[in-house]
Amino acid sequence: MRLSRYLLPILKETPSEASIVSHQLMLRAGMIKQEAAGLYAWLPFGYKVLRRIEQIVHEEQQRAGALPMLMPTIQPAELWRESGRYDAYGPEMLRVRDRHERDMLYGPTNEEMITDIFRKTVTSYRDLPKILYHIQWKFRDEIRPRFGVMRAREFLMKDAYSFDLTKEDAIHSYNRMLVSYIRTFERMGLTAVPMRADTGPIGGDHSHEFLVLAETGESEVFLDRAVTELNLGDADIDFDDQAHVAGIVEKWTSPYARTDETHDQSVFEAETPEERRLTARGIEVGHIFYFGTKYSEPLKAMVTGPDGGSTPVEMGSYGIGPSRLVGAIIEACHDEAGIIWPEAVTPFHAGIVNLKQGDSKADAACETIYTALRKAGLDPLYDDREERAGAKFASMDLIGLPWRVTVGPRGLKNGVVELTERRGGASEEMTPEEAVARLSSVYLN
Ligand code: 5CA
Repeated sequence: MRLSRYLLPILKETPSEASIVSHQLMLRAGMIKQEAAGLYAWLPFGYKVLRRIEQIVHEEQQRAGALPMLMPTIQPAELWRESGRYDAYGPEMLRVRDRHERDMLYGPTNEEMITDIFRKTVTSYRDLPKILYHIQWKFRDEIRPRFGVMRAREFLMKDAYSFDLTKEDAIHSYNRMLVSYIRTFERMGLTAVPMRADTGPIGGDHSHEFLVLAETGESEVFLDRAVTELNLGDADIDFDDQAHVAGIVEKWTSPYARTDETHDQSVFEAETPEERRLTARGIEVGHIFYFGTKYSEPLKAMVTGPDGGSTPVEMGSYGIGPSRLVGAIIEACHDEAGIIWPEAVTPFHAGIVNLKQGDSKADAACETIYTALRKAGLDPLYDDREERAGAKFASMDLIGLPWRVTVGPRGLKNGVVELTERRGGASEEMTPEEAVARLSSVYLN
């Protein structure tokens, strides 16, 4: 993409309505625009990051055996009356009426609808287990939407739902999702820690939240430092192997890690040596629940077992907030100059800065690099504006692309350009061909 043709409304000043750094940087880097309290339009630059996060979520959900689908945002109130949550959910639910005076709602979550789909399509234990998921916009009329996309009213959620015959199988599905979450967040360059959690209005008796450690997090967290040092990497995981998956869950959930809601200081001290005790703040980016038959019973989602008897199906639900993650990643990855995107989610792979737009040699070298990077399968952003070098550097630092190729007449006299890493700022001179080869090897290996 050429910056002269892009829409990147960069702000020089920090907007006063934004109190935390991710919100400030998202506004300054032209990623989002507020349309009403807690409602945001995703401008092209922000939308690219959101799509990359979604892509990682899709890949890891499907790797763990979950099936992608899509349910509507608007739901009939009828289903929620069946579960008893229509009245229980309260003012956070946005209620609407259609032209036939039917009560509808903008979905805050999808347990009822997926249970309805399940009861109409699956009847036998032979068709189990099943995990279904979608990535869809949700609406919750939060009383105090704040922190930009982190606590919005309309937000994107990946919600998965598991269906099993027995509690033991349901716990295996829960474990599959827990392990897939570890890799999902790790791939995004985050340290997200699973913490024992309360179940809240979703219900159930087994729940973990995944929290990214960041100073601006809404929850206070207490944890054993050891859990932040674990790494799944590219480990081969057989998601059908119950014991293998349970072993990974055990490894990640046995060190003490809880939010203020479930924290118990005496247990913390008894289980964790003093030098490993960490008190911090965290942002919840995922939440998983096992809740048995809480929805299948009232909605009569029954399956016949091997003995011919009919029982309500065992369920769990598993949420990730892709739109919140954009903010959470920025909270975890920035410096005073701006964002520092992890390579896995960066909206463009590299920026090309032309120090002297209009100089025929500099222009030609930039074009060559731009074309070569695109040919190699990369997505560069070429700053081809007539701007001072200082302003171009400040913009690149603000928008946070992990790599910058700087091209100017002086370097070109010696046949070189400069390749700079955003994190740390280390620079190296090399030929344009070497810069293209280096970037290709960074991203394409
Ligand atoms: N049905 C279950 C799991 S599928 C559920 O609704 N879980 S949840 O309430 O914990 O939400 C799942 C995830 O959505 C959260 O972990 C968070 O990442 C994201 N989320 C929740 N509320 C908001 C909000 N107001 N703004 C942005 N993201 C949110």
